[in-house]
Amino acid sequence: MFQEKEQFMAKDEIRALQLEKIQKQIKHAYDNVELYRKKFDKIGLKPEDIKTLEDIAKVPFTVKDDLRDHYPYGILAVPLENVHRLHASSGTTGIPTVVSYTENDLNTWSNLMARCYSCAGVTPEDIVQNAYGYGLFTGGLGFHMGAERLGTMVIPTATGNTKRQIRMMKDMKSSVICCTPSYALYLIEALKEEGVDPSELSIKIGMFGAEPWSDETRKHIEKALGIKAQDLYGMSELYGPGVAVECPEQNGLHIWSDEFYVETIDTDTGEVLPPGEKGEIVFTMLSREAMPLLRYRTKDLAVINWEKCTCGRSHPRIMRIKGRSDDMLIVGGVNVFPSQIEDILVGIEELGEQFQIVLETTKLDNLHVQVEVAPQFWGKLDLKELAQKVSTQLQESLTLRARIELLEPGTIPRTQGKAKRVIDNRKKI
Ligand code: DLL
Repeated sequence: MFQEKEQFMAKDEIRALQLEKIQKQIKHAYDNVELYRKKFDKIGLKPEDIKTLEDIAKVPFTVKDDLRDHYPYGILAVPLENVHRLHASSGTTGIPTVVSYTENDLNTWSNLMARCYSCAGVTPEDIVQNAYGYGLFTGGLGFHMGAERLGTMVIPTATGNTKRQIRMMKDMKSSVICCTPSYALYLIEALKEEGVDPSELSIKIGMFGAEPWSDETRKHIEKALGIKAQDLYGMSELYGPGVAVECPEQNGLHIWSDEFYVETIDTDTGEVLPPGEKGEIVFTMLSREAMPLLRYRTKDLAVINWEKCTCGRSHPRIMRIKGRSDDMLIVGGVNVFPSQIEDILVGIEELGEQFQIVLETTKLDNLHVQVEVAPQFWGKLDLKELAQKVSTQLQESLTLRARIELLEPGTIPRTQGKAKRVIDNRKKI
């Protein structure tokens, strides 16, 4: 098993290592990045003041705007000639968030990704087909380097050309597929269209991430493809994919806490929450050279479970990300994430997997949900009755009033990357 020792470190061992690494990182950040020095000096904090892990709560948060404000080269802590790679994510504001890596950073990232594969059950004998986007997005190269580090053959199909994707899966006998869960749903449809029975394929594990997806969607993908669908979490600022992954128990994603110190905070007050409470996840990277990140606010909301997993790993677990604080919709006073709506819709047999939430006015009291009917039911049932059934279920489970529009299968645009579930047509003020 790749990095077996690191995967199965005991809790005490992790905590001792965390303190040692965090003290070093804080000094590195303070000495080399003006942004951190200014933030520390403003409150009279010195790196030497961090004597215990609890002291980390004294360190000011870092937010995405801190990175954007330092565009283009971000918050570099090393000379530019030591930077070996850049990635970037496009933001809604138009200014990309640029992330940089030294050779050691790329090495650490590769190890983390290889560890993720290994934890999810992938071995060097597997054949990995990587359908994440290659380029500025971290998904493609992250999964690629991890597979190579594990010693697994990797086929860099990248996104797009679904027919070729299917051909490769079939002919090369790929045993692992890496892509977003929405693309996995599309692949299932495309296989049907191509007349390929999933039992003809050799795929046994899917490594799905980069967007929220529900347990119901997992069940659907696992059943349709006859595979184990593993969830994997990451974000560009934290190297990319590889921060946390599910083990075969599928009961939370193990955060590699020898490389990431995790906290959950109250989004409004910034206060650190006790274990088990849902809040915004905050990460401190423990050995990033090029771009140290201290107490980085992810905006992702989840519960962290600190109990040892039945798989024997002590690394804490993220109990499935429900969504981001900035994705939350407030509909008639009810707080709801698109993933909760997805959960309900996927559970209704007559519906397909594709849906969109359309926001029409600034008043969200009436939510408009467009959802496709499952192909085998299209034209065979009373749409009015079905719409009523969907609306009642949303009302009963989420106390949500919604206008349901049922669409013909294939109407909603398919995606190769992250799905766009919310269409915001409200006039920007
Ligand atoms: O999505 C990195 C990645 C690539 C992760 C491939 C997994 C697989 P960003 O584009 O910066 O990076 O987006 C990061 O995506 O803050 C979450 O909101 C969301 N996200 C990522 N993985 C998951 C997941 C990549 N497994 C943002 N479940 C994060 C839910 C996820 N949300």
